[in-house]
Amino acid sequence: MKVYVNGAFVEQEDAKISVFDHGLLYGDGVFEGIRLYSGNIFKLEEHLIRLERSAHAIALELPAARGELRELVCEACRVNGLTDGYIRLVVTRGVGSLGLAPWECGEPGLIVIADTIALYPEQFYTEGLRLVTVPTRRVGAAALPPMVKSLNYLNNILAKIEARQAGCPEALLLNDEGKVAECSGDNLFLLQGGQLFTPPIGAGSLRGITRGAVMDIAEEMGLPVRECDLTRYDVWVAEECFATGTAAEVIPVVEVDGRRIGTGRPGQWTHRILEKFQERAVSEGTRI
Ligand code: PXG
Repeated sequence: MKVYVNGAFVEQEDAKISVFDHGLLYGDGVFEGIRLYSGNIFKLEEHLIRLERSAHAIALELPAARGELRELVCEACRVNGLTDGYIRLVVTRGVGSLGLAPWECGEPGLIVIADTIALYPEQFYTEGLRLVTVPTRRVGAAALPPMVKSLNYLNNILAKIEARQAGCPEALLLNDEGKVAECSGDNLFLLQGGQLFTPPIGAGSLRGITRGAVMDIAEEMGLPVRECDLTRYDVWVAEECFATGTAAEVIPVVEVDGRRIGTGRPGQWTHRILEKFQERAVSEGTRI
């Protein structure tokens, strides 16, 4: 596999960065996780726009314009002969000294990895996922805007560890007010009374690209979507529940905090939305 690192495609073994890169020393940087389906990159433009906004929010100037990044992402897929896979686009603050000061860093680091994707176990889709609310709260916008897809994922990682300690594969994170935010790396949706509900971005959710695609699909299916604050109670009594993300796509949730959701089996709407999502993913996107 060839990886793009700071100006060139090199073999995986040679894809290295400095130990003084602030991406490593401080988690100072931003990234995107993008999918390639049948030779088409899904929602590439939206990912590039989110990357630009994440970078802008942390006062990091991207080392390449959108057009160059678009071309690099496509090239990373082509040089590795991929038609289906996962692309990780990473921008670091760059090489600096052993001090926080980002202005002392040189050029931002730019990495593009295109690889095959390790999909979630099939069982998660057929039997559904179990979630548990974890003690770690989603980081608040006043501390670090949760809409920035930064290289510092400790908040989410702590949540993931706590879920595992509680015997669940995935975490449900609340915000400081105790409202539902999202899962450790996925957005959350509920179905109740013929409507789909998801927490607003202000509740501490990443503006997920899959979330956006699912909202469009639901509207097209005649299923109204509402963004509103949700409590754990709303989740427990939902008729259906599912999580969305670039890696997971649409994954049914059948149990939360030991409470069965709906019938305890993946829901009909969830299933139909996943099917539509997969149809759409292979038929649209940017041709590499
Ligand atoms: N919330 C968080 C905190 C995320 O990190 C999502 C929601 C879903 O967003 P998208 O745009 O993917 O629909 C994410 C996305 C990984 C990985 O390697 C993580 C994500 C996406 C892809 C891969 O763990 N997180």
